[in-house]
Amino acid sequence: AHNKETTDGSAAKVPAIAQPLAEKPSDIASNIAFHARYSPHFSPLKFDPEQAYYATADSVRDLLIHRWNETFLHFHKVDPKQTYYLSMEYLQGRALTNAIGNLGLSGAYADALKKLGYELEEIAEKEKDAALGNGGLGRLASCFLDSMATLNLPAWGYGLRYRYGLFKQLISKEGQEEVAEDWLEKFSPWEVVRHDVLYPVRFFGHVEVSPTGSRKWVGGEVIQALAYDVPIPGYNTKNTISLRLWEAKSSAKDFNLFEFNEGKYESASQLHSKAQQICAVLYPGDATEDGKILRLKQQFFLCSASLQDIIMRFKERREGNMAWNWSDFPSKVAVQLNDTHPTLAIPELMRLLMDGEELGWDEAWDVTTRTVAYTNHTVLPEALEKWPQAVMYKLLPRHMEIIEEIDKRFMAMIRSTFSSMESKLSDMQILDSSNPQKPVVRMANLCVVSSHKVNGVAELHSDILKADLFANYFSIWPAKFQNKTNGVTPRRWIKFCSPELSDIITKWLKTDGWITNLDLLSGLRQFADNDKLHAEWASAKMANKHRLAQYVLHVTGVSIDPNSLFDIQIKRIHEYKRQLLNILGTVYRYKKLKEMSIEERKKTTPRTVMLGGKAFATYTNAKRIVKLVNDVGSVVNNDPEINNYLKVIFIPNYNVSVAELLIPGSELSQHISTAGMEASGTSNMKFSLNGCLIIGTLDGANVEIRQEIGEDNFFLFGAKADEVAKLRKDRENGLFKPDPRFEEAKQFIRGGAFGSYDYSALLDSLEGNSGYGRADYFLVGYDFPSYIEAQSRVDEAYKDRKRWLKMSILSTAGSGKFSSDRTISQYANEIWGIKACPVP
Ligand code: T68
Repeated sequence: AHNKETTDGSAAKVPAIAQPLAEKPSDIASNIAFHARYSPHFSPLKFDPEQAYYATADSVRDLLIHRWNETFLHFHKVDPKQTYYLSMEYLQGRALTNAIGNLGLSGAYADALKKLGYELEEIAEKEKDAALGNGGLGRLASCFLDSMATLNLPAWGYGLRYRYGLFKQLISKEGQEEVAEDWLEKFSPWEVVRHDVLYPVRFFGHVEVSPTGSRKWVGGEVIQALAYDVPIPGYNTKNTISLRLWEAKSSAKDFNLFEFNEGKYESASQLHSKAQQICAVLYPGDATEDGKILRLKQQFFLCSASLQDIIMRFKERREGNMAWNWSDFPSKVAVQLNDTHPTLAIPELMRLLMDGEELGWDEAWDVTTRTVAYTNHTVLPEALEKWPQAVMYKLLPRHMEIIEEIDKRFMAMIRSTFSSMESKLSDMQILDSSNPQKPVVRMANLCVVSSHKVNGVAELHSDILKADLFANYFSIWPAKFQNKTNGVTPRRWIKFCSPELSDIITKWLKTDGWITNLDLLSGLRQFADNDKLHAEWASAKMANKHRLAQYVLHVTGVSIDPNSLFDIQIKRIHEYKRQLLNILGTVYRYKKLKEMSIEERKKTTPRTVMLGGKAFATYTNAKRIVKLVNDVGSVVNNDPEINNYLKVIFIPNYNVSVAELLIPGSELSQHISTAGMEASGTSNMKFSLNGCLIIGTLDGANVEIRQEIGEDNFFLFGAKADEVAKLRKDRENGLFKPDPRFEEAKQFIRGGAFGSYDYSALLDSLEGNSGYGRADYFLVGYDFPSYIEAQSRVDEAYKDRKRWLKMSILSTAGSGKFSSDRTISQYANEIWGIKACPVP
């Protein structure tokens, strides 16, 4: 049914088209060829790698849609309690390799593509990353979806279909430049538009009170939310769940044909362009009032569309059953808020129940609070969302009424039930009008008051929530607070990104059961000294390092030595994450190398220091850090005396697929935030799972990783979380004496060793005399000496190959706890109360 003209001529003959659901290589090849011809996305007669990618994706999609429909029907029939994960962000990355792997068809697809003249890896690279998220929070949501599907849980993800996701980072002489990244440029084979799933979402307008006293939100502008579904296949199961992304649309009746024909093109399609703005970009800048309104519109759009959909499904499943009651809702629906971004789900659920379904306040409140739970991801005060009340009144007048009522009732409850807490009321209140010029709504407070559970994302972080950020609430509602230490999916983060190492693990454990039961990795401990395992482990790691070195050469033009220690720090650029500590340490290393004799240099451990990450477009100091890393790299990498011992690489445009290359090739990774500031971190888990050692502070999940893999296998340094406040005070009181090595490193930069750019504004932020009002708030100076010393311990350890390999194996062996399967099971059992619902 097809012949060579569907291929570029290099492809072998492929057999006739078989049934559409192909799972054998010959059938798959035929199915891919079928799609190349009959699901064309390009002009005919070509079959280049990109077309091969789309045709392959289309063929995988057939399999997913089949499983997806079965899953949906099964859930519909069983009607289990279901979780809805509300998140403004999903960092999905690429889907093809993951989908094929989860279907258990990696070998079959690789063979099929060979028949067509292609390598699976080669065509997989044609896929664009779906980067509908900023960083850890978004990637966590994506790992959670993979685990929910794999554990057969009845769960759905809800998000927004941003036209432009996270920006693409270009690096020039000036530093970072941002450009829009068009992940939908051609089209995404992984989304299915549901033309029948459409809900109205209102903005602005006013509240109308009927003679009976009931209240209705009317007027304003109404925009349609249209569903795009992305299939999420579980690993080794039929279950395939949905990520439902909302797109904003206006309808034909909003188009003023009369005005248009009069030549008033802009006003004729006003609502159309307003709709387009809503999902135009991930995280629009919110420095201006318009920016704030847009961000709030996005948040409400997600909440309102998702809740209408959830309520519709709840009712649909009760059709014909006269006995149901709204108080059953929480036994069928769990809503999880991924940070405060979807907080408006709370007043929106209240509104839909009261104004739409005519429940009274008490009943609506009971249903809402038993349905909603909240995860906190940060304690940084500047990252806690506070919306100006004025903006909220304008955009969401009915919701503001409801929030006021929640606040009023909460305060009355405190006064009557917890009178000893009255003095704390102003901290606990949802509405903060302490600044009469700028009264705000504290979204985290609204979440804590209205949720039945509140959780942090690592033990230390959850302890800080209870002892500090939410201490007052904890004292009245101790049972509300939980910990759910983050995790990562072992499918994407080792099995598929490091197949060589995975095969070795499977061989030594004599089972691949670890892929869904990561605790089994502890079985590697007994082989930690085994020479044969060491040889295999080292060779897999070396292969990954070679692959990484090729990539670095390709994107930076710099060649790096796979025999040097690969030292990596990849994450969003932020002062609290302290990339500046890393680069100052590297500058210090460079200076010392310069001062050494050739003989001395030869005794050192050669290193390749790699940093990658994006700076928020308006975050000036973060952008200066990016530039500094690049400037240091230009000098060091071109210094013929030194570049055999040290290279400094800035990896441009860090994203999920770049991480999939970097992490398997890493040997040391840096997780060096000021203690108490990184809620958890999740890349630390990915690195240690891949046998990479960690240099880090006692912060976030580092604490638990170190516990699991053993203190001897973790390069610890720095102040502890409970010392930080006093150290800052001491600093203010002039009690801090900087280490001379710290002064030396800064001075070297100030002296122009890395070019003429004036880094004084950046370096001044580390001094006592900066005028920033918070001299070295992140304690880079305080931690510098212990950091340098920990780095020397790394250098020594690396010289002892056997010891290093043993530590590497023990890192993997101790990573079992950090599977997102474990995290999600805990959410399912301890917060959501949902059970597995496998498709038979
Ligand atoms: C991260 N938070 C935490 N926030 O920083 C990290 N924020 O420690 C943790 O491991 C991870 O969440 C998962 O729990 C974020 O990534 C954001 O990206 C973000 C986005 C918009 C507004 C505020």
